[in-house]
Amino acid sequence: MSLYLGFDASTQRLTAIVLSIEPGERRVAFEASLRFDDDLPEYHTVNGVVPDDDPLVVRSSPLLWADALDRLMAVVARDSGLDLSGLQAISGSAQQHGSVYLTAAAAPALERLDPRRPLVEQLARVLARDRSPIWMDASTTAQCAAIEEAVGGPEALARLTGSRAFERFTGPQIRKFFETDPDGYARTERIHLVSSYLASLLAGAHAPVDPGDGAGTNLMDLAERRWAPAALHATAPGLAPRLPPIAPSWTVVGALAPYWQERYGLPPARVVVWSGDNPCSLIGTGIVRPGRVAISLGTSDTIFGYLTEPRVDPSGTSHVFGAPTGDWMSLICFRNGSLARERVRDAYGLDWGAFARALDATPPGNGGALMLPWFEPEITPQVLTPGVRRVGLDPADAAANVRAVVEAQMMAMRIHSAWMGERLEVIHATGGAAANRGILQVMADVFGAEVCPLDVPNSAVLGAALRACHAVTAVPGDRVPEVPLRTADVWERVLEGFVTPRSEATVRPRPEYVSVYAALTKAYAAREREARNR
Ligand code: ADP
Ligand code: XUL
Repeated sequence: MSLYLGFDASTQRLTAIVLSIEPGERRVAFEASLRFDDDLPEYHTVNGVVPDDDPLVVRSSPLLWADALDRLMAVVARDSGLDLSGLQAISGSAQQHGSVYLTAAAAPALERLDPRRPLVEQLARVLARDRSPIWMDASTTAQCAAIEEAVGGPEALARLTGSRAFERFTGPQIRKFFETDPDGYARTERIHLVSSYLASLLAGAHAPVDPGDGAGTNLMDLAERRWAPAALHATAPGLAPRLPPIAPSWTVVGALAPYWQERYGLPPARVVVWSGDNPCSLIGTGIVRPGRVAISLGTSDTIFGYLTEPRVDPSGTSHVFGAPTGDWMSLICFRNGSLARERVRDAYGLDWGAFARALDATPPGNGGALMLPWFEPEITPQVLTPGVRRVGLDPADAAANVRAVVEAQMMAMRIHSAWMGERLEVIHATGGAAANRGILQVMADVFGAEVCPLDVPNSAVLGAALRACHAVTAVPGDRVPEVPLRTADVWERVLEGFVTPRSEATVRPRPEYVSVYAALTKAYAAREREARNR
């Protein structure tokens, strides 16, 4: 039996999944998760973060992440009931942007981890900083401005790195650390991302960063997939030697360190470079070839797009990361997702059944009536002052308002993903609202593309395990030629049985309404521009 282990270190929990792959049987063999607040209470986290007096400062504990990895590995070894001698490879996914600061004591400590003592005891002295800023931190506005100015403005930084400067990105966080704690920065020999830190613990040696997570730093040359000297220079002195190398997402870092083998009776499985949760989700939602995007209809709505070239969003709201396939991906976030749909549902006293019937009962295009659905400040397009606007839409007409909110969301997604310039054949739909076929029909008609609902509860952890499998099975051996690993057909074989859209559930675009929406989308874009310029 061949087993592949994937982890996902998210804000609030660490999850593990084991895939079992045999001829004729491909299945999820085990899944387990530890919730930081409840299962590791001694770290005193609240929703996975260490409380801070400053609401803009959001940090977590690198020791907590290491401890969680140790304890969850124990759970896998003890509770999975699997013969783990068949474990071939391990990889992981982690919340993006967070950073871990290690001293020169880290490399020898990693090499000599003692299997008789818990991991966390052996790490206390290797930290140059006991707290890690994470993606929810918003305290680096001044550093963002300084970095953008030093590289020639926000557009220049976005062209170089895939994103203008964002507070949560690692570069601005590193600059802040250098400015506020120069001694701590001087003691730092290696700055890891959460992903490369956890991979280092598994391999017992400093691990590289992959281009998916590397692009979340404002420090990586997106096109070249290497650190960008101009961005490093704009961030902090002496940064280049402190950063891990950047390596392709399918790189084998090394064998699982003796610590894990001896402590948990595991084989010398190969440790594959970790990536960020969004790049891993790209794989876990099956976006492994051009022509596909994934749309997640969750608390917020998110688009993962596949890019064959390192194009960037001229408006500066989206991000472009490396894709674990070797190409690139976009991440476009809409804050008024389920939240806005729920606001409309609740305003008219409906449940999801009645919401779906309202969609059925109203004509596509809504007779030209429009809503700008900014119940909360919006990320894409950037709208700081919320406000719902109705054009030709009767606020008393429940069904028309239901249609208007869904059409607005789908048209906004279409408009703000157009910069990708990729042809679109199929959308993989995930998230809670993907259960609603009425919503998916609007999506199909607005985008003029097929929509396949996917039943993947945690695409990040699944993507991590699939990446582990891809790295070692696509072509045997550690030092594999790059080209075969990058082909979409190889990826499709890896996904088989795990990320398979159900063809009977596919929602097809209806040509007569695709043209209705082409016209309405232009009108919507004009209203959006008008509202934002006001
Ligand atoms: P999260 O972002 O928290 O992971 P999920 O992907 O689990 O969110 O989606 C949860 C959301 O799905 C709920 O907030 C709810 O608004 C929405 N939802 C659940 N069922 C339906 C439905 N039938 N129609 C529309 N939306 C739904
Ligand atoms: C992406 C982002 C989050 C984190 C945590 O830019 O900040 O999605 O990766 O999930």
